Amino acid sequence: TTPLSFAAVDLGASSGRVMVGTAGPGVLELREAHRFPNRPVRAGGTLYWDVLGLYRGVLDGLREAGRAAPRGSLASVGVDSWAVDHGLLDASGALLGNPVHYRDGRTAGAAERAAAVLPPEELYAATGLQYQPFNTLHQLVAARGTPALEAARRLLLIPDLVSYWLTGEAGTELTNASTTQLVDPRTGDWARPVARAFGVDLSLFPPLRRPGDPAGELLGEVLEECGLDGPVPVTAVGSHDTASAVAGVPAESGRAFAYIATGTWSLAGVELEAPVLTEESRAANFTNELGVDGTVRYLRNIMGLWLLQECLRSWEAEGPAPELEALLREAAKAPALRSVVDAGDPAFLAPGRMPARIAEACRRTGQPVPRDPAETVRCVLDSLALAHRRAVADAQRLSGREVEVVHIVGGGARNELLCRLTADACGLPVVAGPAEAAAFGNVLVQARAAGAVRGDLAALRSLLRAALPLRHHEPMGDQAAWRRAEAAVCG
Ligand code: LFR
Repeated sequence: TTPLSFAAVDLGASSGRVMVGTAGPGVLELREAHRFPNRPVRAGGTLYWDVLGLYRGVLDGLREAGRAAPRGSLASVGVDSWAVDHGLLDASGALLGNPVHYRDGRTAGAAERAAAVLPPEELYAATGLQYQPFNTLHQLVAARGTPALEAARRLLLIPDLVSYWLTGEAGTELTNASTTQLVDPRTGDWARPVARAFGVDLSLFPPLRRPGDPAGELLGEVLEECGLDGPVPVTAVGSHDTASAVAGVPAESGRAFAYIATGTWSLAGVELEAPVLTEESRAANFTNELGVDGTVRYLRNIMGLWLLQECLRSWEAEGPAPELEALLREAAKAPALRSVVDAGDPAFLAPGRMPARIAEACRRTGQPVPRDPAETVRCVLDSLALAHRRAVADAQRLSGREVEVVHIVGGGARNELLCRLTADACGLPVVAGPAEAAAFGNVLVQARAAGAVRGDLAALRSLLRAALPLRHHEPMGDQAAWRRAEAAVCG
């Protein structure tokens, strides 16, 4: 068999990209065809995704992907993005308004209203999903009675919406559906009693499909606009970006691993065969999201590089911003663990004034306030490393699974200081890379469905391992300092 080329559409919270992956016996390559910014828009008091702008980026990207693919032919297309958010369609299939950003304030108070319907213990036992103010269920509770929801005949999660526009076919991909808080992670099917309790009409969701399932073909108008020769199938992938990123972890067979998918968020945990639905797990706010090949992504959401991105945005707004590389070099020299904040705290979810909010958190917990941007960056990275340490330790304790190595994938894998601090904090070796794990996971699932590669997740991961340069960080220094910092944050 000759290698085939696949387009991976990967939409992240700060940028979208279309990558061309080529896979076959002994070949696995990934090239960026097109990257475009993702800039949310606040209008009329609501924070929206600019979903048509993103879709234009997807179309531009597919055109570039067609040009970049050997012989101009794409064997298929797969789409992944962030989770929980969605578009509502009317009876004619038209979009009812812009999808609302999960960082919008409309879900304030929704969790409390939800708790009055179903106690959080019961909700967790049925869905295994961590508490997040923005879970789709909370968004639907917040939107109850709005004209858009009343008029809606269909609800499509973001990657399903993009696939629908590309193909005219509607489906609900399971890994992403598992972030709605309406799926039972034990069965991989809808949690019907939960939907009933909240009055959520499950018929809004088109039928479930799984990574690897066919998801239609590019419409004629799309082929024409993108200059592609048809037919080009679309394949369901782990359409939740974190599901694709975890599939793209270059783990070594037989070596137990934790993963940290770092980007705007850090998603830190372990891969399991079955969910952990204990009360202890709920109290630790661990989530059981569904992964590729029936796996469970048992993890915690940590604020991630959002903290750093928001600091940079604030400094830029104030005047000539310090350059990130220079800041990171300075931060590496700044005193370690001088002050740390709780990088899991939803108080950091909303945009704006991040340096000031970090300073307030330090003051509140009786720690020194960072004196300049470099110290703020050091505080953010120390805090992230500390949150990584706690999540990796908690994941092992709560799942009873010991790990030997931590894999850092996603954009944060490029941040050497973060990777080194994470190794030190966890007291475990860290393997860093690839930064584009989500695109790799997306491509590998498509390539397997097309017959270009074979095997289970472990086999796919060994292809990655063979193909990629990875960076290794051995843990150094004193665990006692991290234990003290943990006490400062957690009391
Ligand atoms: C990461 C991610 C997380 C999810 C958050 C919001 O991009 O998909 O897994 O919790 O975004 O959707």
